[in-house]
Amino acid sequence: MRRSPRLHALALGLCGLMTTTCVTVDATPPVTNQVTDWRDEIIYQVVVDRFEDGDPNNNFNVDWTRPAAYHGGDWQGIIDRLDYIETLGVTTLWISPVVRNVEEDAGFASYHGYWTQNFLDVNPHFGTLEKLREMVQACHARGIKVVLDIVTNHVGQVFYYDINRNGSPDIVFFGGGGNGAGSQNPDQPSSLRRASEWDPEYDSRGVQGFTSLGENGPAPVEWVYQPEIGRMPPEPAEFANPDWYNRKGRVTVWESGGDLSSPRLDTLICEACDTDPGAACVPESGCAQATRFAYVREQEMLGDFPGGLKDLRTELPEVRAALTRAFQYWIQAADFDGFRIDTLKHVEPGFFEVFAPAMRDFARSLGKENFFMFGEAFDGNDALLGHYTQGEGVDSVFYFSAKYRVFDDVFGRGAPTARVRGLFEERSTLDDRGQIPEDDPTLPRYAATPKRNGPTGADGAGLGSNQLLVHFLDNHDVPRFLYDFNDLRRLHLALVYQLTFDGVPCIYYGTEQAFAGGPDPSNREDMWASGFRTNGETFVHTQRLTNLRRTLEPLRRGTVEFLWTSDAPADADTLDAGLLAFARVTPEQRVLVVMNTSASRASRTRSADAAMQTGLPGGTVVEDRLAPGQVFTVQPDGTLDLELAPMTARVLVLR
Ligand SMILES: [Ca+2]
Ligand SMILES: [Ca+2]
Ligand SMILES: [Ca+2]
Repeated sequence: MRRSPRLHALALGLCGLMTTTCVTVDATPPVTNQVTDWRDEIIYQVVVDRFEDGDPNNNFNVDWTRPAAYHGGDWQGIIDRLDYIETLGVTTLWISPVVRNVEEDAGFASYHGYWTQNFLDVNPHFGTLEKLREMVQACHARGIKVVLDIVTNHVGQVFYYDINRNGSPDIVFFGGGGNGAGSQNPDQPSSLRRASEWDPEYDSRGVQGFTSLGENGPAPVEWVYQPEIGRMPPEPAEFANPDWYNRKGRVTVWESGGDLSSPRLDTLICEACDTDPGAACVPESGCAQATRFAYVREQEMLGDFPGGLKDLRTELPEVRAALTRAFQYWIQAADFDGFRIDTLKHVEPGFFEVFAPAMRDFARSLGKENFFMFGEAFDGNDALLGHYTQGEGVDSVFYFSAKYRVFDDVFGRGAPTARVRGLFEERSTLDDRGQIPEDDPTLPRYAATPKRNGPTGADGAGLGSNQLLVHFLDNHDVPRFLYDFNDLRRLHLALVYQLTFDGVPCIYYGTEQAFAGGPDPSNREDMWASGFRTNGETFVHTQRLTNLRRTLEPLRRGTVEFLWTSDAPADADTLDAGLLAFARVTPEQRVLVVMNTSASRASRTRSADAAMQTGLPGGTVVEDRLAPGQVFTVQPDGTLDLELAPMTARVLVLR
C-alpha cells in the first residue's frame, strides 16, 4: 500500500477548481493505492440499504414492510459485516451510490441511490462522510477494495415540464381531439394518451407546451422545492440550469423488445431508404433496420430515463466539466478504487473519452494507480458496448453479452457449449490496424489497446478492455439466477465457470445464500434475513471457488484455451453433449477446467473417434481441486477421456 504525500495540496486545489461551488475536502484521509492487477479481484455487489443496518439512528422514513422503501442498511452495517465478506473470499466491494437523492416519488423511495439531487453530499440514510471514509478505510485495512456506483446520465426527478403553463405539475392528455389535439409531437402516435408533466413521452423537438389553440413553444422547466421529500433543485447550483438538460421527455422505444412504433421513425425510414413516404416502405430492409437502430439510439441517449429522471446534456463542455469535478471529488474524499458507471449506453460514447481519462489522470496524480471504471450498458449487443471502451473510454463493461449468452443460455437453459467459445472469439475482433472498425456495426469487439494511465497487470503492462470484462450471473436490475432457473446445481455450475474463466467476476450479494428473488424489487432482499450464515451449501461452494481463484494464478491471469466444446444441446444424445473444457494458462502452470452442463446425463470429453487433448505430456498426473484426492493420468498421446456426472465440474491441477 502506497500513501501519497501530495494529498493535502491537492485537497486545496480541488476547492480552487470549482467554478460555482467550493468544496473543501477537509481532513481527507490519505489516498491509497490498493490494486496490483484487477484480474486478481473478485467483486461483491452490495445494495447498501439492504445489506446490514448498523446504525438505527439514521433510520428515518424506513419501512421494512414495503419493498420499495428504505430498509435501514448503511455503511456502518458494512463495517459490521466485514468478517463475513472476508470469509466469503471476495476482494472488492461495489457499493450502491452514496450521493444525496430525491427521497421518494409516488410511493417509491430512493434506497437504491440512483436519483441524484446533490452530486457532492452524502445520502444521510447511509451515514456521514466521516462514516463513509471509515468504511473504506476499514475495507482497505483488510485488503478489500471499494468501487463506487455513479450516475452521469441523469439526475432525479427535480423538475417538471409545465406543458399547460399553469405553474403546477399536472396530468395532461395528448392527441385524440380536445385539448390534447394541440400537440404535434412527431415521435408519438396521434391516439389519445395520458401523460404526467413529470415524465412526458419523447419529443425529438423537445417537450412542447400546448393548449387547445395549439403548441406554444418549449414547455417551461419548473424546479421543485419540497424539502420534506428531498425534491429540491439539483446541487451544486450550476446543475439548476435548464440548458444543461436535453428536455425531450421519456424514452419510449427500446432496442430489445417493446413497441417500436413512431410516426417519425416511419418517416425517417422512408426518407433514408429513398422510398415514397406515401407508398409502402420496406420495414425489414437492412436500410430500415439501420435507421431504426439510429432512432432508438437517439432516444436512448437524449431521452429522460423512465421514472422522470432528467437527462443531462452530457455533450456540453460545461456539463462534462461539472460532472468531472463532482466525481474527482469522490475519489479524493473517500479513497475509492474504481467506479461502476450506471446507464452507460444512455450517454454518448464521446462523453467517456473526456470523463474517463480525467478520472485516471486525477487518481494517478494523487498516487492511486490502477483506478478502474466499468460501465453498465444494459445490452447484449457487443458492438454497441464495445463503442464505450474505444480510445480513452471506460476500461471495461459489465458484460451483459455473457449474462445472456453464457450464464442464461448455456448454464440456465442447456444451449450448446460451443456458444461459450463463440462469444469468446467474437469479443476481440479488430481490424488489421488493431482498430475497432467503425463502418461495420455488426462486428462485436472490445478495445485491446490499453488506455493511457489505465489499469495495468501485475507486470506493469497495460490491460485491454477485452481482458477486464466484468462477468456476472445476475444483479439488482434482473431477476436472480435461481429465480429464472430454479436449480441449485445450475447455479453452482455457473459459479464454477464465473470463478475459473477470464475477466473480473462479480457476485451479487445474497447469491451465496441462494437468494432467489424475482424482478426488481424482489431481487433486492434484506441480506440480514439470511442470518449471514457461513455454513450453507452455496456459501461453502462459493468460498471454495474464491479460494481456488485466489490461490491459482492461471485462473486469474492466464490465457484461455478451449479444449472441448459441443455443438449439441446439453440434453442431446451424443457422447459429449453439454461438455465444456478449457485451460487457463500461464508460462508456469496449466489449469484444466472441465464441466458437464447437462442436467440429465453423464457426458465425456470425447467424440466417437477422438478424446480431448490436454496440452500436457503423457503420464502427467492431475488432481481435481474440487474433489481432493481424485487423480487422473494423461494418456501417452496427451489425451484425457473423462466422464462427468450431470451438472458437475472438475478443476484439474498438476499434482
Ligand atoms: Ca440504519
Ligand atoms: Ca402544469
Ligand atoms: Ca443521456
